[in-house]
Amino acid sequence: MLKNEWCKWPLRAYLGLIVCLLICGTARQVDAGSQEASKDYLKAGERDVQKWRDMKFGLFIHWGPVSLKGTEIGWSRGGERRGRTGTGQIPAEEYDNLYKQFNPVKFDAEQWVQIAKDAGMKYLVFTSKHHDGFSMFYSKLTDYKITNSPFKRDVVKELADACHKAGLKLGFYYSPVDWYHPDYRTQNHARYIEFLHGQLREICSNYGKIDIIWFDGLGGTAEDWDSENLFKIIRQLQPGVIINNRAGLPGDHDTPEQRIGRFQNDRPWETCMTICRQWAWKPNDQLKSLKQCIDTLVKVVGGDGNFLFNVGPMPTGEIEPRQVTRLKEMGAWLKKYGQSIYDTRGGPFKPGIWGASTHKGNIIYIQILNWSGEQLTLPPIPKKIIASSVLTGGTATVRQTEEAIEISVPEAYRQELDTIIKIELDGPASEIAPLSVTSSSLTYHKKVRASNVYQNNPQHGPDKAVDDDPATRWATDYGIKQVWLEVDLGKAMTFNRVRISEAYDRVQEFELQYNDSTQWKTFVTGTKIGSDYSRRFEPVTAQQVRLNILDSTDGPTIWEFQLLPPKK
Ligand code: H79
Repeated sequence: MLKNEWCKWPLRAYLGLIVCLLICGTARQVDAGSQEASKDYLKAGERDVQKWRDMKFGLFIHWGPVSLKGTEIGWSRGGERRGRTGTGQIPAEEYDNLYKQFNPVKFDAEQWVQIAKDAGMKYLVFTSKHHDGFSMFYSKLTDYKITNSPFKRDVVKELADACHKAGLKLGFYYSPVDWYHPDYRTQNHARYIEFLHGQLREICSNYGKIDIIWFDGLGGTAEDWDSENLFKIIRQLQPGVIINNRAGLPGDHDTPEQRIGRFQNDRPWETCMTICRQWAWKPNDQLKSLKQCIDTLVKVVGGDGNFLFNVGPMPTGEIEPRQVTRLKEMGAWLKKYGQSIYDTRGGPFKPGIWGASTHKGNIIYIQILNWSGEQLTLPPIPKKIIASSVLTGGTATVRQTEEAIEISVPEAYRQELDTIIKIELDGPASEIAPLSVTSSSLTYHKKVRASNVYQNNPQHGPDKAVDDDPATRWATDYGIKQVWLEVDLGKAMTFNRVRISEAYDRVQEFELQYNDSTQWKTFVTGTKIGSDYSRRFEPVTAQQVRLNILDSTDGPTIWEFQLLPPKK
């Protein structure tokens, strides 16, 4: 029967069909070939990346039903974490049912967007789904979603609309890790990948223009998420989108978390950091000072990165007023001095205790965050300074010699937050290779030992506490409560100030000691250190100095341990 039917076709039709198949086949091959060869979908276009870099400052928002508990999003969920050890403090059955009570009636997307804008932020990234698997958007692929909560509203949609209306660029965080989905990292993981791709298709189809997709795959590989195809889907639906490096592929940018990234101007990066200590809302969580906020922004941008600063809104749907106030303060500062941040690039002077620098065209902005004397001495540059002024007000003396650039600012014009000197060169600042600034700290690059180093890993060695690099730290093993760091200054030196920067706020009691060649003598005692400890004392002259940590909630970690000479 079939054969007969075929036979009835005229010869011309056969030929037509064959030609057609040939053309299509060839076309498809060429297409696939060029895609294979160029793999365009792996990277965003250069112009889109530059536009994203110019924005510098964005708002990260971590929110979900877990805010009812005040515990960490995702991580506080009990139950197993398939493929990962550890568990959270809220039983999975309880955590997974929180959404049934989630009714944040005071949620107002336009208000959140206004808060971001008032902070001087140019983009917003929102958790569409965290590791806990809860979808903050309407999805056809799951029932575990915001539209099935008493609140019913699609939060992602309202945020997207508000961003579009206000001209704020928009991104979505999405966790490929999912401790809720029944197929995740089981023998049916292929079905999970289908779900994951389907959800990204929904996000990229249903909410208009999206500028950023922010994955958080906890070290999963490109195979774990079939990321090449995932990227293809996303870039087809959202041309111009920027994708980060956390789906097993390099993507468009690196993402140092809860730390200032190291100076890097050959690949884009973005520091993400919390305004308090937790990603999701926690009552009475410790809020960063304005000084810390500005310091971080300036050092990140000065290291050539972007800064994605996180808030965790409350279960009511509001962002905590004290956090809003802090963001407003940053916005007020940026309104005055934003020309030294937006549209700039980091360097040429690398960030350190002294501050950081940014540049644009023939202009360099010297951002002095900490004064250690009358004068700041920067290394020489192969360009001529033709003009200088103080952006933050007042006057300064800028002296350029073959050996150095010396900047002095009268005390009255030294700002507590940041003193910005604008210098104009006779050519583009981008032509100057990045330069390290010799630290004014007496411990800088001195011989140092410690009684413990995290996993004996040299990447966390004690030298990292005396390198004046805000991106590296000395770390110690979990469970360590007492530990010391000893610096040999090379010869007896006089100092009367100490600055210590600690990660995770673990130290509970410490002392500073010097060795008078017979024994250790204590000259400072303290309890907590925290991220920004500074103290003056009667001048001490010694060659050997020790930070002796007497009690700590866990293995202490020190970004910097610096001793400063008396101001001349
Ligand atoms: O979404 C935010 C975090 O939830 C997520 N990435 C940012 C953007 C993140 N994934 N992994 N990590 C953070 C690092 C894991 C840290 C942990 Fe812990 C240490 C998990 C368990 C111990 C932090 C501290 C979370 C719970 C306690």
